[in-house]
Amino acid sequence: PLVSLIGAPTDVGAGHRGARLGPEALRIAGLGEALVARGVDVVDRGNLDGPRNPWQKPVAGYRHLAEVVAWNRAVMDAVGAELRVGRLPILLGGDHCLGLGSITAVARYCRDTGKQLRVLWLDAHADFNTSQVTPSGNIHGMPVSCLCGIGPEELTRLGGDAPAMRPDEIRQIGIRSVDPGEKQLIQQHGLDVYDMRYIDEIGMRRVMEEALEGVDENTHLHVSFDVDFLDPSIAPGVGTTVPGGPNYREAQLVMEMIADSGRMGSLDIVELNPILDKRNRTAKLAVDLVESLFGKSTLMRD
Ligand code: DIR
Ligand code: MN
Ligand code: MN
Ligand code: MN
Repeated sequence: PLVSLIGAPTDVGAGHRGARLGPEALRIAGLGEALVARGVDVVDRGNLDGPRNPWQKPVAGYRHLAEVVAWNRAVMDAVGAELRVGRLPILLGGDHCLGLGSITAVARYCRDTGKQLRVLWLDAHADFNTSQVTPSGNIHGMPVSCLCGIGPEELTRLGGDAPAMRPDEIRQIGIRSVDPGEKQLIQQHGLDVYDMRYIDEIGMRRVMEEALEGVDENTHLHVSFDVDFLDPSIAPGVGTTVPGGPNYREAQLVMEMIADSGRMGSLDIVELNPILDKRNRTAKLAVDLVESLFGKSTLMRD
């Protein structure tokens, strides 16, 4: 595969500062070199530019709305450009508000090329808040609702028409922190959420089989990997840790089964916060998991 790395060094959508350093932490952890070692053609496009984090309080339920819009436009344009030349974009966040720009571009690409879209949202959080129900005003808690057309026009219509995506095009995995109003919205819109209880009950292998059900040769699989998906004992370098996440082997299995599908066409790696990390170990773990996403395995299998 042909891969392009796109850095988006911002934390305008988050409640902690530091995710702006994510792209460099991933580079220093050896992301590019690890992909090259797997035989991947990698081009690092460097970092996008955008407004600084003004570190203001929410206004009408949103923190930094104008800045979030500006960063997401830049991300949408950059991701779209890579897809159109046949490359697989890896967005290096930055906070998870950027999933909006990234997936808006992916969804538009799928419409234009007649592909089926499937988004796998790996996260401790559902990111389905609105300005009415958000406890924080942080827009990194709202990208999924915005993608589904619920939110301010500037975000829901980033790519022109709204919604960018239908709720039945996304599967959320690893969820264990949902706010009260968000819980109702998830129910109302019928999102497919594989929460930690479900993973405990049926196991990660079956969860991934279900999440990948219906993926075929015509499917574009987008993986939006919020690093707080992982259990904090192995991934402390994120702004909002939530206990009880997937362990190392469960996370590897997720990545290995995605690789086996052969359909991953784009990837976000977001919410990594090196300020809160220990000697960049969370970035190194992310790189290790990305190697599995690109087919690294212990044995040859058939
Ligand atoms: C919380 C935290 N649900 C909020 N969200 C996220 O503020 O909306 N943390 N995404 O990483
Ligand atoms: Mn946060
Ligand atoms: Mn998230
Ligand atoms: Mn999260």
